[in-house]
Amino acid sequence: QVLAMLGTTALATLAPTALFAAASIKPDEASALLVIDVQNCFLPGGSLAVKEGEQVVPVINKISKAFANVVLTQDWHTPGHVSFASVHSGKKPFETVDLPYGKQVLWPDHCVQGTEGAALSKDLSIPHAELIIRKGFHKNVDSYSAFLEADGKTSTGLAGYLRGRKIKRVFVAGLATDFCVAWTALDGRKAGFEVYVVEDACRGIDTQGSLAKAWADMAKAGVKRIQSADIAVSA
Ligand code: VGL
Ligand code: ZN
Repeated sequence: QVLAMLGTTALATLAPTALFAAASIKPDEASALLVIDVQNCFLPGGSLAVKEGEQVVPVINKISKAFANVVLTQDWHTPGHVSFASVHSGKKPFETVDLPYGKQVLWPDHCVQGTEGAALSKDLSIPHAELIIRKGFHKNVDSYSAFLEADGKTSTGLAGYLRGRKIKRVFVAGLATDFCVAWTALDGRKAGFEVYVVEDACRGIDTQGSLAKAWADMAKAGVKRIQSADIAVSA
């Protein structure tokens, strides 16, 4: 309470290193960075462009150097995928529809398998990335999460891969904070991993309160919200 009464300047003068400890997290061999959906469709000019989406790229490139293990994901839909508004007559993007597995937000056509829109950003520079997980490739089921499809039971195999590599901690970055990043983080917790979301290495879509809800859900699930500056990257 005493500290809260002091201004930021006073705090900085008092104990800069203790109170504003930057770069305090050192990813180890049991840590993996999950880079979610940094694909052309979600970047400027893309069919489902996320506001400021391009700004995550340099941040992700930088923090990736701190990780021995990096996994990339690609949203990888069939043509005419069930998550596309264009296949539901009378429906527009960002409206919802009830599917057998629950409520589905409908999107503009995006990330169709093999298209330029589905390609990873050419500005992403992580040559040591060891695995690319593709998801959402079943025509009638969406998959925001890199772990589990939206039916809540079909595995992508990622948890098994990570366990097989003895990884205990995952750091999540990419697009979009409130959909694929959040669902991945939540399922990562359910699968028993320690989960960090690197906030400034993500950007959100924010439709119908989705961004605030995602952060609330993640906090409740024990996901740790950190900034890229918290991660120690040696020069
Ligand atoms: C995503 C909406 C639809 C995402 C993917 O990557 O967050 N969002 N498909
Ligand atoms: Zn999608």
